[in-house]
Amino acid sequence: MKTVYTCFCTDVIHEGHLNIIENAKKYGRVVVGALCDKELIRFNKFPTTTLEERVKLYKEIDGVDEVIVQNDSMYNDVIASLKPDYVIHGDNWKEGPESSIRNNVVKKLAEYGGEVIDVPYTYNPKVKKIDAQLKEKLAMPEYRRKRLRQLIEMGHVVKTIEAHSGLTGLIAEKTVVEHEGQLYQFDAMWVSSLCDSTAKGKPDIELVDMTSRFRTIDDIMEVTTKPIIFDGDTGGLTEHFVYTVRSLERMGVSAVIIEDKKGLKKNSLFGTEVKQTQATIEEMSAKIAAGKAAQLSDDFMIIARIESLILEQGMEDALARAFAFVEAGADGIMIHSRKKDPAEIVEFCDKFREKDKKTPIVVVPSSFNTITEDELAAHGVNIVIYANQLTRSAFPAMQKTAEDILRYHRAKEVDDRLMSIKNIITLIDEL
Ligand code: SPV
Ligand code: MG
Repeated sequence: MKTVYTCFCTDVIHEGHLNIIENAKKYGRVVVGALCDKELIRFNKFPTTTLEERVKLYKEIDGVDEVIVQNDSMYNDVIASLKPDYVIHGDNWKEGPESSIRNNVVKKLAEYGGEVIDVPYTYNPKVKKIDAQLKEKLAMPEYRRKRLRQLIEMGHVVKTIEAHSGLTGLIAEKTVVEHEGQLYQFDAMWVSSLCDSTAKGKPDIELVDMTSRFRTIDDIMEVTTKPIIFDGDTGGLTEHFVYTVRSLERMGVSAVIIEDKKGLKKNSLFGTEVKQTQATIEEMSAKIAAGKAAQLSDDFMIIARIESLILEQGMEDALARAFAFVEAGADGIMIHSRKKDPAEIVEFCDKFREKDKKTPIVVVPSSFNTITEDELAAHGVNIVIYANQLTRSAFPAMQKTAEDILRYHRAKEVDDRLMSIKNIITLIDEL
C-alpha cells in the first residue's frame, strides 16, 4: 500500500481540503500533517486554534488514516521519517514564495522515486468567505491584542516593522520572502512616532496629537491582522496616559512603549545634540503604575523605554531604571542606543538577564544595525523593531522621481523604476 501525504495549515476544513483528501485516497493510505505553531507563524498565519485541536480536527475527516505533526515547513522532517510515495497539495503552491517549498519537496521525493501531485486549488465564493472569516477573526481586537504576548511566550523573536499607513501596514502584513530554503515574514507592526509624524510632514516632538495617531492605527488595522506595538512617546501627562491606555486596549493594540523623558520630547537619535530631559525613576514609575491600574484586559502590555544610554547617563543608571520600572509594573523593557556598535546593548541585556530571566526586552537596532535577530535573541532579546526603514527607503525614491520629472519635463525617464500601472491598480485586494 502506497502512502500519500498532505500538510494542512488550516484552522477550518473547507471543501478545498476535502477535495485534496478525496484525490489522495485514490493513491493509497492518507497521512495528514498538522504544521506546528512555530512554522505556521514563520510564514503562514497565526493559528486561532491549538495544535492539539488541529490534530483532532484533521483526524475527524473521512478518508484520513493518520495525522502526524510536521515541524519543518520545508517538509524535510516528514519526508525523512515517513518516506511518502506521494505528496499531494493544491496547485497554488506552484507560485509565489511557497514554490520554494514545492521545489524542495520535489527534490527530496526524487531521491527515492516519490512524486508530487498538484490538484487544482478550489477557488469558489464559499472557500473565499471562510478564508475571509478566518482573517477577520485574527483582526478582531480581542484576538489581535493578545497575540504579542502569545508570540513572546512561544519563545519566538518578534520581528516588528514600522507601519504608518494602510499601505505600509499591507507591506508588513503580506511580505513573505524565501531565503536559503526558508520562508520569513514579519510578526508585528510598530506605529513609530517618528514615521507617523514624518508622513504628516511634522517633527517628532509629540506635536501629532493622540486623536490623529489613533487614526493612523485605524487605517492600519482596517487592512491587517498582525499585532501592533504603539510608540507612545513620553505617554504625556499621567492623567492623559490612563485614557490612552484604555483607548489602545479597546482598539486591539497589543502594547504601548513609553520613554522616560519629560518636557519637550525630541527624537532619541539626536542623542545629546539637543536638550532632552529624563524623567526621574519616581515620575516614570508612577506613570507606569497608573497605566497598569487603568488597563482592563490582561493582554495589554505597557513597556518602559529607558533613555539612559541615549542621554549618556551610564549603564548602572539604565539597569537601575529597568529594575525599578519592572517593579512598578512594566510588562517589558525597551533599551535604546544610538551607537553603531551593539556592545552597550548587549552588555545591558546580559546584565539585565542575570537578575531577570523573564521580563521581555525590546530593542530598536537602527544605529547598531550589524547585529542579527538571532544574536540579539542569544542575549535575551524578545522583540526586535525595525523602526523607520520603510520611510527611509520610500522618501529618497519619491524624491528622486520628483527631481527627474522636473529635470526631463516628462515621466518617461523614471518609468523603468516604477511599479507597473497594472500592478498598482491591482495592489489592493477588493472584497
Ligand atoms: C520611533 O520610531 O519613533 C522611535 C524609535 O521612537 S527612534 O526613532 O529610534 O527613537
Ligand atoms: Mg518615537
